[in-house]
Amino acid sequence: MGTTTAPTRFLTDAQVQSYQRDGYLAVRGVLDATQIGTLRRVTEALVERSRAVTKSDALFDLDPRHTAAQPVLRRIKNPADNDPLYRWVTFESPIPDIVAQLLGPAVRFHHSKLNMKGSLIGAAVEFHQDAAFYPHSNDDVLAVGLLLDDATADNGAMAVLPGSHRGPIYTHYDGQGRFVGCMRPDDVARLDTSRAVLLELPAGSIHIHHYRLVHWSAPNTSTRERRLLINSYAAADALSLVPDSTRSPLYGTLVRGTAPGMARRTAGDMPLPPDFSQGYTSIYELQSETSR
Ligand SMILES: O=C(O)CCC(=O)C(=O)O
Repeated sequence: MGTTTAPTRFLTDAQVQSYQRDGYLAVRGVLDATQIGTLRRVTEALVERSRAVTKSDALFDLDPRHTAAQPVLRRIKNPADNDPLYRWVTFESPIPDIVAQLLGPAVRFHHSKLNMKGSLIGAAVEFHQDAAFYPHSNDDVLAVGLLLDDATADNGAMAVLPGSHRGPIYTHYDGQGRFVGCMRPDDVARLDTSRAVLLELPAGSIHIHHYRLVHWSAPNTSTRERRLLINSYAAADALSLVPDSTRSPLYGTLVRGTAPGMARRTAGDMPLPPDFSQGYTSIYELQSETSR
């Protein structure tokens, strides 16, 4: 780690331009069936471990319906901290080279998470922008979702609004000043969601989204899992405007390139989230505040 090897070029110029224009990109076949099979087994072993857990902790974000007999996880937190295979995905797989083509040459790891979205139980993720959670000094920040299962409309594939990364960062606070981790219904109602793209993709594919892009996903109403391993990265000269909330020793690791001597700034104001440095729960917990 902290490597300075020259990145391999996985993306065509057209794919890079498409990401810049639309704020998202889907790439199929980034990992093969054997690699995905091994990742699923590692994930299933962690789910087994969660049977002994009764409340959310540093590793598991439990659904309120979780029991020892029937484990229901919303999220595995910081998976790269917890297994060498997840760490390989973050630092050594083709993913960091793909990211370096979009943000590079110098890239830092921000955080990883594995959204479980279990069959018939996995909750919706409301409309939001990642920039509202972890603003940086410039906009070269993105998240890569690796599908451990085929993603379809009925199991809650992620949806994106192309071009919205060039628009405003909407407030993620409710009318009472509480940070609720999602946009307000009246802001959502003003979006042209007829232009939305549903990222229905086979397992082993990745989708990449710019951290200002508006995105969301529906509940899983199918009998199939929809596990999505997300890794977020920033250009090395994009400085976080908020303290680390991940509590991961890997936070800020240089993934590609060398540490820059300058911070780069994008003009304009950035809304700030609350200080999550003493403990961030999860987007599910925050968004459930709105439904309450
Ligand atoms: O799991 C999903 O469908 C969306 C995930 C997401 O946007 C997030 O966790 O920030």
